[in-house]
Formats: sequence, C-alpha cells, structure tokens
Amino acid sequence: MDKIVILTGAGISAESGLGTFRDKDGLWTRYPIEDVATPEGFARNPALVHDFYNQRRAHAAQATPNAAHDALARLQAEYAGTVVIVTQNVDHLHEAAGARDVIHMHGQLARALCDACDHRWDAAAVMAPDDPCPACHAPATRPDVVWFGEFPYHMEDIADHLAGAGLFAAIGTSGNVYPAAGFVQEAAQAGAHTVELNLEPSATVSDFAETRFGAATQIVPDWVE
Ligand code: BJW
Repeated sequence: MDKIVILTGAGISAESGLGTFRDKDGLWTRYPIEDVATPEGFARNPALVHDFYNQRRAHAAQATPNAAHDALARLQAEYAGTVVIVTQNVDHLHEAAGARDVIHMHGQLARALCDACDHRWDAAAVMAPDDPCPACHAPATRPDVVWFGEFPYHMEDIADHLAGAGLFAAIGTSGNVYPAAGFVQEAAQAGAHTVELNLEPSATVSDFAETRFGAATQIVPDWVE
C-alpha cells in the first residue's frame, strides 16, 4: 500500500500555546534568527542561545497535544504501518498524542548534543554551554536542534518515504524553510496526491493539488475523518 506522508510545522502546535516562527508575534519577530538559530550565533553567544531554548523547553513541557495531534495519531493507528509523520517541530506533542516513530527532522528540545563528539542525551530542564558531555566530558553542550546552514536529520529515510508516497499532506508550515518546503514537489514527482492544510496559503501553495485553510484543530480532524 502507498504511504501517507505527513509533514507538520509550527502551526499544528500553535493552538497548544506554542508560538510559531514567522506569524505576527512569532518567535523570529522577537529573537533575531541569526543570533539564536545559526551555529555562528551559538559560537558568538552560547549563553543567550541556551537561554532561548531553556525558555522554550520549559514552555513546551507545560503544553498538551490538541485535536490536530490527536487526529493524526488516530490516523496512524488506523492505517498501521502506512502513515509516516515527519515534523519540523522540536516539541513532543505528536508523541504525547500517541503517534509513533515520529521523524524529527529539526531535532528535539528534549535532547542535548555534544559539539565536540556528537554524543546525544536527554536534555536537562535547564542547560548551560559549559555543561560537560556525559561521554567525552568536553564543556560543549548544545541543544540537539538543526539550525540554518546545518543538515536536517533523517533525510535519507524521508526521501525513501516520499518516493513511496501515495498521499502527501503538509500541515501548519509556511513553506519558507528548505529542504522541507521542497517535499511537496518530491512527493508529487513520485505520483502522490498533495494537500496543504494551513491557516493561510503557504509560500509553496501553488505546488499542492488540494488546499484546505483554517485552524489546525478544525481542519485536521475534518480531513482525517
Ligand atoms: C496555523 C495555525 C493554526 C498558524 N492552524 N496553521 C533551497 C534548498 C535547500 C536549502 C535552502 C534553500 N534555500 C536556502 C536554503 C537554506 C536554509 C533555508 O531554507 N533558508 C530559507 C530561509 C530560504 N535551510 C537550511 O539551512 C536547512 N539546512 C539545509 O538546507 O541543509 C543543507 C545545507 C546545509 C549546509 C549548507 C548548504 C546546504 C536547515 C533549516 C533549519 C531550520 N531550523 C529551524 C529552527 C529549529 C530549531 C528550533 O525550533 O528552534 O526550524 S528555523 C524554523 O523554521 C524551525 C522550523 O521547523 C522551520 C519552519 O517553520 P514552520 O514550521 O513552517 O513555521 P512558520 O512560523 O514559518 O509557519 C507557521 C505556519 O503555520 C504559517 O503558515 C501559519 O499560517 C500557520 N499557522 N497558526 C494551522 N492554528
């Protein structure tokens, strides 16, 4: 059976109280991207970057999944083995709703990464740049997230899933960040039907065969049922 590949972005977690990046009042209106989401920004001021992610980790820990996360978990349970969820989000709300094997292409707030030896471990609630790596003991702790100019995770697996997709849906993403914004074209080339579910048209809306606009908690359960 063809796969159903679902790409999610910050918009799916907006109604769980987690901010998006590029909307009015989005995170990038308050924090310069180049300061908090690039390796160069981290090298310049690691304490500022940890502060940004410590705050977001604390906020995400209080958040609960919404009706859109729940609907996708139900879809995955119903079509066991065929529904692949690829998220750009660093929160854990798909898993909290019961989704399995979620592919976190931009990493996770709950994980830490050693800049010296690439060891990964469960992040403490509050992290500091000189926290020692549990493996090599270098004081080189960073959040295990993918910044601009870094290579997103699991790209080979994602390419395989897109190549086998019969249906591709992008939910709550603005289509501004590559390579994720190019997945719709990859899926369409593989013959998949493509659907955008978003509050408003994304930058790549013209690449989709079908569109549904509205709040994720309304349109995702409607689409799944
Ligand atoms: C609702 C809603 C509701 C609101 N209901 N909807 C061309 C090809 C390939 C790469 C590039 C390229 N051109 C440029 C690049 C490089 C760059 C890039 O894309 N730059 C662009 C700015 C042009 N990409 C990269 O650097 C990536 N790496 C890469 O390409 O590697 C290859 C390479 C490496 C080195 C050298 C050369 C090549 C890495 C990108 C990493 C992105 N990282 C971030 C931070 C992650 C950690 C963190 O969370 O802090 O990822 S940035 C941020 O943007 C985050 C998100 O995952 C990502 C996408 O944002 P998203 O999810 O779309 O959120 P928003 O806010 O933009 O949109 C929200 C949407 O929801 C809106 O549409 C709303 O309408 C909607 N919404 N409420 C439904 N209730």
